[in-house]
Amino acid sequence: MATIIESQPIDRELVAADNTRRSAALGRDYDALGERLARGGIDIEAVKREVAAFTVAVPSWGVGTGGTRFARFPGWGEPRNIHDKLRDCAVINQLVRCTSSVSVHFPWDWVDNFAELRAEAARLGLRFDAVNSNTFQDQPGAALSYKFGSLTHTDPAVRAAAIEHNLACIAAGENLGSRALTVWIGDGSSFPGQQHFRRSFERYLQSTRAIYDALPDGWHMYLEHKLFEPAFYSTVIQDWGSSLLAAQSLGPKARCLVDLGHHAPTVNIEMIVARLIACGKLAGFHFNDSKYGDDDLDSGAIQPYRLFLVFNELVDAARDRVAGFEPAYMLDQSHNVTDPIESLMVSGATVQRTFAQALLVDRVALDAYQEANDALMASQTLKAAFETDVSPIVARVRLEAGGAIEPLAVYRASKYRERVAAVRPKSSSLGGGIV
Ligand code: RM4
Ligand code: MN
Ligand code: MN
Repeated sequence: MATIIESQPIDRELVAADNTRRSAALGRDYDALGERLARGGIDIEAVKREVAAFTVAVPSWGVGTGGTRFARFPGWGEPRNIHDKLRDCAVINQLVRCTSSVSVHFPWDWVDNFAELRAEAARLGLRFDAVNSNTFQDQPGAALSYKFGSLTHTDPAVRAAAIEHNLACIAAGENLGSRALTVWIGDGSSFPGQQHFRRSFERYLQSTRAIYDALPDGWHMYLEHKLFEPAFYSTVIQDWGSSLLAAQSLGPKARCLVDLGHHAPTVNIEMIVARLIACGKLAGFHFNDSKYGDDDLDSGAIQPYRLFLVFNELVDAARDRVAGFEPAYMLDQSHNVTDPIESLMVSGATVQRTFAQALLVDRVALDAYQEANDALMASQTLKAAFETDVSPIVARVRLEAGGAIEPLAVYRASKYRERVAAVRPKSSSLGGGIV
């Protein structure tokens, strides 16, 4: 008989039965890995404990089917509103157990009663991470347009409207129990000469100051940079340099958020991460992967080694107890050709697994190789950790936390998508755009 409790929308007996089938083999794999790691002086149980404490937030907008600027091909049983989205997020977390928080986007996820939404999420075993403002598109009926910018618009009335929206996001976030506002703006220009670079940045500082000053105690403001798009010639906050300048000018509550897809193709992102850590300004991440631009592909799908190198910096900073180091981990992906729940489960688990790999780096040896300028052995030390198959650790963490050893298999067997498709009508929104 199906046992479904609200916080666990997938039949618990299905999960248990699948786990039972796989647990003996997992036990053998875990023991073999444990023995192997012990030879290198690593206690697998200690690694497992750190991995078990790791979480990454799911973006509410990621559970809907995304699209490109050309078109969107709606999926089956897409969530119709934040309530459906939370339920989908609960499925993800039930099976992977490392995604217990959700990052919401306004006004997409706007509701009348945020305290009720918080209670609804809590019943699903979820809480809220950073809230995101959206001044990169006009809302139906809005009197003023963001076509030529928002926080940096030449018209003070448009800037005021954009500031107002961010203040409303903070107010909503307070009721949700969030502690951070993420601000990404699309402001920029598509033609040389269209926008005055110095003045638009100055306007950004003024507008963000008004938002910064309204941050409640204990809150942070995450400034998110992005190279280009929707602006094709220049973007006001285009890289970590502009982001850092702004964060430093605003004050200690402002930090820089790194979205992995927001850099030029050959940029060394892990080095940017190290610099931001060094100056106490790393807000956290929007994890995703890309080949060409802000592709928003699944984390680790294209460049898993780059993700590992980012985590190598993060684990290194944690080991060094760098002051103020408390990065927020979020996914930010757009699922155009996959079932978003499947992509988010795989991505959450991939980020968690990459963290586990980075924990295995022999940092004493690496330090010594760096000091001795032994480039080959330094690089081999990182590769050795990256090439270790830590699957038994993350699977065991999931199992012990009540999740699934093989989340994808259980999800497909549960027919959750088919079940929700029966009650969620097919979306008619075919236009381009990310959501
Ligand atoms: C942007 C950026 C933001 C996200 C929007 C939807 O490219 O990554 O973080 O909120 O997309
Ligand atoms: Mn992002
Ligand atoms: Mn993006």
